[in-house]
Amino acid sequence: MELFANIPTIQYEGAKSKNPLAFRFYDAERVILGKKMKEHLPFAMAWWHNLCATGTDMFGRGTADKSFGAAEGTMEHAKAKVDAGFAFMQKLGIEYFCFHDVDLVPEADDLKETNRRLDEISDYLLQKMQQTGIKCLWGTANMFSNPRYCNGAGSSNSADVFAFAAAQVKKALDITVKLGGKGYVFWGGREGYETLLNTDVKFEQENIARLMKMAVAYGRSIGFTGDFYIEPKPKEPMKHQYDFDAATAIGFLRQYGLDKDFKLNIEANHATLAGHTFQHDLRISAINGMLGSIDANQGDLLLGWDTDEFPFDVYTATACMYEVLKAGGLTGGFNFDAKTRRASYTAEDMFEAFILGMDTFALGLIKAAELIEDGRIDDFIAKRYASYRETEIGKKILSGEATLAELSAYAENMGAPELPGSGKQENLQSVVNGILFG
Ligand code: XUL
Ligand code: CO
Repeated sequence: MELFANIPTIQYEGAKSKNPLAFRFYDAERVILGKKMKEHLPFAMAWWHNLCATGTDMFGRGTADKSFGAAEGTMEHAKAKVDAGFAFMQKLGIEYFCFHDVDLVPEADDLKETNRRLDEISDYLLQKMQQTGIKCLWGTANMFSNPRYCNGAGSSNSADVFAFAAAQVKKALDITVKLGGKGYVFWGGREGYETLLNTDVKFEQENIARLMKMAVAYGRSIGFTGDFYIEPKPKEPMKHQYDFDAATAIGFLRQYGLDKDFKLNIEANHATLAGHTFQHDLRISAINGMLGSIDANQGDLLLGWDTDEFPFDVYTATACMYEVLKAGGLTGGFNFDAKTRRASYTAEDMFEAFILGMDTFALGLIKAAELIEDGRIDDFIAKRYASYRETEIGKKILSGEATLAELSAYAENMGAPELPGSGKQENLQSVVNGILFG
């Protein structure tokens, strides 16, 4: 039986197309700023949402059938998911996937058996990868679902749980390297706390760093040359997550000497949960040389949790692609860490969700390139700070020669300084609208 038999290979048909199973903006071969769209946008499928999640929520069972013709919890099912995943990616022209260890195989009671299953499924995956040319963007270990991790993994109070987490990281790294993955992700999971009444924050953070250092040492020893990533998130499942946002994660990485091996994997919905825009966390990562990869999704600003929706907001995607273009691209890619809504439970919905996400980012790319080529925003920002380049006192401040005493003497003779110049926010917003809809 051909999987997704009633779904055609998805083609680019242009903005006017009314075909729900076609791209309106994502045209893989189209060249933007000297590079093909598919090179600007290395899209990835998240194994967990697309092939495992059935739409379960706190109030109800799953709505989607992800059995792919096999019984859940078996290796047949694990293989059926590989078949389905590759058929899915091929129909959409998606070239990468991302996985957690336990997305690939059902976890056994015994670690040795889980690891044996991982060996078996990764052989099968490799075969499929060789046949199709599809690649692994990043791997990770799920150190949050199993009850053993109720107090965290690296941050657990239990040394045995820490050791078990280390074993999972080791195996997930083995599989990532075997599959040629470009990156390895640490999303905090339950690395955080609920109350300080029972928590030694300093001890927990030091232990997380210890686990990461072991991962770097082991990864490099088995030939992993890619980037490690921290994926910041401020809350959920824990009330306080240690990797709150990009700035916090960067400080942590520098404090523990991990900043040469790690970059950040920025997720849109996590940034907005932290009270930032997606663009803010991208910018903070980029200016620190740590923008590595992106979990491309969208939150609902009216809700206080991680809704992991497929990206639809073209303003946000444009802002994202503006940051990515300015940063010279990603070392990683754009992983759709996104799920269809509970009521969108058909196979067609899965495809339409990816079409939406890919088209949204394609539009974002097109419009971000236009904004950069237009130049008005860059010009405005450059002029806004011109006093530091064009006046004697500004040059002195920048060179580090100026002292407080000197600036004080200068200010005393200045009279009242002129206002610093209009910020022109409304004008610039209108420039953005002109480019988006003009
Ligand atoms: C959770 C989340 C994870 C990570 C990988 O919010 O984003 O799926 O991307 O563990
Ligand atoms: Co994510």
